[in-house]
Amino acid sequence: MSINRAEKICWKKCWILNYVLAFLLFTIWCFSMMWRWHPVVVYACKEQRSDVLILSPWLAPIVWNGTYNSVILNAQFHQRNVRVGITVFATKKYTIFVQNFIDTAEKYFMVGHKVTYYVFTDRVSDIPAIDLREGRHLVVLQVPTYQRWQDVSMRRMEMIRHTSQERFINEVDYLVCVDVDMIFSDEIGVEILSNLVGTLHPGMFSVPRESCTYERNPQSEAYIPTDDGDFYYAGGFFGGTIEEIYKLTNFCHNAMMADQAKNIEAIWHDESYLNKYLLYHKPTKILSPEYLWDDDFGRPDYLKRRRFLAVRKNHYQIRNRR
Ligand code: 4GW
Ligand code: MN
Repeated sequence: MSINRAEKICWKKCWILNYVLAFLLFTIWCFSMMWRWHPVVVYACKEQRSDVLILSPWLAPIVWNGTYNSVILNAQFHQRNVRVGITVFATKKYTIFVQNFIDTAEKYFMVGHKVTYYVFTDRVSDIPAIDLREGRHLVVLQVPTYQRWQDVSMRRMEMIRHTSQERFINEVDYLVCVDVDMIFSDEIGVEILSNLVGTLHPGMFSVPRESCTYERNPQSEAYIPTDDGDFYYAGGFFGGTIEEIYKLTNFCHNAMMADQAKNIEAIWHDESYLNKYLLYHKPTKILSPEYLWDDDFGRPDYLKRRRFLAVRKNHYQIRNRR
């Protein structure tokens, strides 16, 4: 064999060795990256979601099961010693919902955190004494009765606004404002807390905006044109800091009063005004329909948890006069 040929073979071997080495290094790098990435993601969130929208176009998180880690969040909020208020209205026959509402909230709502229930009612003596866990309190507040049920629902905004200045601002950091004809059936924790929070309406989820039941009368303060709107929020679950809740309820109440003066009432009452407000004051966090579900809408695949459920009510019995 000539020296030339031997040299050529040697070079060839060197090249092959280089390729093998490069491949080996690349594989090691890949494994090291996986090792670094894998435990972090698995530790932070056991499950990821690719089947639903988890971020709004203005970068507000949309809270679904699998998008957050409660251990991390609980530690954060404990560090801040956060106090959470939850408001419900129970006037006339709706007082019958209070016991179950609070009993189930004791089991599932903000467990381990400071909670104050604010029950607004016209029948104070109907509100039962309920055993609460440590760090949790019940405040019963007397409110007037309104004859029309639409007013019962709408006046909640005025009463929350009033109490925000009078009490909430001194007593709690965040407020969660919900319907009373509900039960908690799975965990709801600090993952829902943020400056301004809206909840996607279970019946209007994935409906194109032109089909959403926003108020379409241009004369109304709740008016939203057909080519506007992003999400449709439920009237039965909103929240935020006291300052933000004050602004929200102040807008809604004033808009309702302005409409009333024009003899107008928005199609879905307080919910319509809430949607108007949240369209132009974007929420900083959005709750998925896990947080406000009604079994009348079935059990779609995307719904991994039903945390807060509408109680089926006998409309005739519960809603007739007195
Ligand atoms: C019809 O006769 C009524 S009465 C419709 C609502 C009524 C009502 C509502 C009431 O008599 N007392 C009361 O406290 N409410 C509050 O308004 C209660 O907190 C309830 O969850 C909220 C909204 O009414 P709703 O739950 O009956 O509305 P939907 O069926 O839309 O969830
Ligand atoms: Mn309701």
